[in-house]
Amino acid sequence: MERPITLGEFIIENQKDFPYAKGELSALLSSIKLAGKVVHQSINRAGLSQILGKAGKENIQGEVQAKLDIMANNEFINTLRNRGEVCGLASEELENYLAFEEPMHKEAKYIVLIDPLDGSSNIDVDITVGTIFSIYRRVSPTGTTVTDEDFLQSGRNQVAAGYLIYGSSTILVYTTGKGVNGFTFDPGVGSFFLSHPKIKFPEKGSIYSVNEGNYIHFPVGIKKFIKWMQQLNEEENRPFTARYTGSLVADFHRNMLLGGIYLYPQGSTAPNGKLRLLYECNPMAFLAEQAGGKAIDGKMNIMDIVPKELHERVPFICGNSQMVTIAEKFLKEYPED
Ligand code: P6P
Repeated sequence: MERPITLGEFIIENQKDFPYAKGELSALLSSIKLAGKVVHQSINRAGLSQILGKAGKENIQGEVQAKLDIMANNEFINTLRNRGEVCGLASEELENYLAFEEPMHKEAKYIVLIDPLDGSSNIDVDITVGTIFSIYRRVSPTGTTVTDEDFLQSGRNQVAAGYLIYGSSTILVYTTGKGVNGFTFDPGVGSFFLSHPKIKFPEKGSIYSVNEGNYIHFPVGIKKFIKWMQQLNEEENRPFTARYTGSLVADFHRNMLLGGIYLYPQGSTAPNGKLRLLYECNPMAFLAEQAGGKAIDGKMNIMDIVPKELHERVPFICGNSQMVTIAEKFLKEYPED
């Protein structure tokens, strides 16, 4: 049997989708692939090499950083810097974005935003975590130092986005606006192989992912939607199934494959929700739309939001189009003041 195509072969094969690019985006995706392999290795050895646990430092989000968070952040920064395709990088782990000042970087046309290890609170209990990335063309003049406007672009301007999920296997899932494809890492060969071609959300979904511990703080429309999903209606396959891992990448990946919705609504303890627009919600929204799904903040499409600051948070409802549209209807029927 012929072996599946590798990620590298796939990138080259689809190079024609970028007639103006001289291979920089392909090289950029390859550096993300390389960094993903290194992080995969570290995560899979974490328990053995005693790098589990807290690094004793707080990141700008005030969350105690896990050692693997720091490792993953450094690995992606160094790999992306070394390849020279990126003029600037923003990360959940960094207060401000990094402007790469070397001449070859200033000539580069892409910027990257990453959540290097999303769901890292799960690391010590061996639950799936992931890396999320979002890629834009710079808007400031080539040859200059990147500026805020390069990073504060709406999600519609993304040229590529994706995630690595470090679960029972490590899979890299990404889109460049021509559909969503997933590649599973074979550690024995050291390559990612196409395992999930042209991913699409199923027409109907029956899984919902939300931290119901926050139920009391949710907007009325969300409460009504959750109760609706829990009502008995055999024809519509309700009650739906609750699945919530505390790791966005894991919940999103399962919902995209099997059909479901993820919600992180606003609440009194999180007035704008918890997830970050630039390096969690926008990349997942791009993937969701490319897979036939939908992503809203409750009022508008996530990718239409014009960011105001690097780490801004937004309420996030994302998944199968039909389910997100029903959630939207409940929010319209029970508007918050
Ligand atoms: P909570 C991880 O910190 C994260 O950003 C997402 O990966 C995850 O879905 C969510 O937060 C979990 O948040 O408040 O339910 O623990």
